[in-house]
Amino acid sequence: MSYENILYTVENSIATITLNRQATLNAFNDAMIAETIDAMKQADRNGNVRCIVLTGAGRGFSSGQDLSGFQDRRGQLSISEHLRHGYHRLIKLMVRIEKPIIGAINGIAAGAGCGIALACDIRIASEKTSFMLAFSKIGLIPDSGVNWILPQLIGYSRAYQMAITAERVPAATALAWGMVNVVASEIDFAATVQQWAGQIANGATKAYGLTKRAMQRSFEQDLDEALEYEAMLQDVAGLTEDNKEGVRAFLEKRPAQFKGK
Ligand code: T3D
Repeated sequence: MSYENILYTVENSIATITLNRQATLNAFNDAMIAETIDAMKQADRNGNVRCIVLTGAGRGFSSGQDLSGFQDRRGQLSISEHLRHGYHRLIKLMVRIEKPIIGAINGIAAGAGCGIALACDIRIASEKTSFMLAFSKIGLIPDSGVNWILPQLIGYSRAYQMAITAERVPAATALAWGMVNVVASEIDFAATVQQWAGQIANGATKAYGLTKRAMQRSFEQDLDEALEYEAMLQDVAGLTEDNKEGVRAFLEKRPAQFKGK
């Protein structure tokens, strides 16, 4: 698939997907959703990719659903059908991919753009970043997984506050509330993203993937199930080259050279 709404690069085991509809602050049209899904699949399939970065070009991460075509769609496709065919597929894929996904949230993440940012495993914000559940401003409820993930991250009351006020939550507040892992100055933002991505891509990425699976699954498990599931995955991790290398490196008092295998 050739891409017109995103950019896709792979360098040093890091796949970077850049949402690129700058005139709309990277609002999602159907093509951009499809291209992002395709790029995520490509990054997942590529054995050399050990970390995925999702970011936005220009001053926004994403302003959510492109509202310019929204009214025209009425009568042809219900909102729920549109969600199922687009955002749901992307979000489930992001959660399922057993590779760490860093959201490099360079600017505003609004509406579904906020949902996609929240579907990343790690979020790095710049001082210019803000999050906004814009949905209620146009008389909608949060979607794109926001009702599921946000209360888990920041608690029900704050999530509900964000939903009904639709106010921008600035990066510093997002950090204090646990919506982002780190906030970098605008000048340091790109370097911070590269540092995190590089460090992750050189780590025990097979174990990182299995950890993602265990933690995601835990949301639907009781303690007994979670203990069994992590024990089973630990057997898998224990068979990796990285596990052997990690133990050897510890005993030889040297840094481990992980391969993600
Ligand atoms: O069918 C379904 O699947 C339903 C799914 C819904 C999921 C959703 O995402 S619903 C929520 C949709 N998003 C919004 O409601 C946000 C709309 N945008 C804004 O409120 C503001 O643009 C922002 C707060 C995000 C940023 O404000 P600001 O002042 O920094 O920028 P701006 O001037 O408003 O926007 C810059 C340009 O982007 C502007 O175009 P112009 O005037 O320069 O030609 C603006 O119209 C355009 N733009 C921003 N957001 C969207 C957009 N164009 C289309 N769709 C957008 N979502």
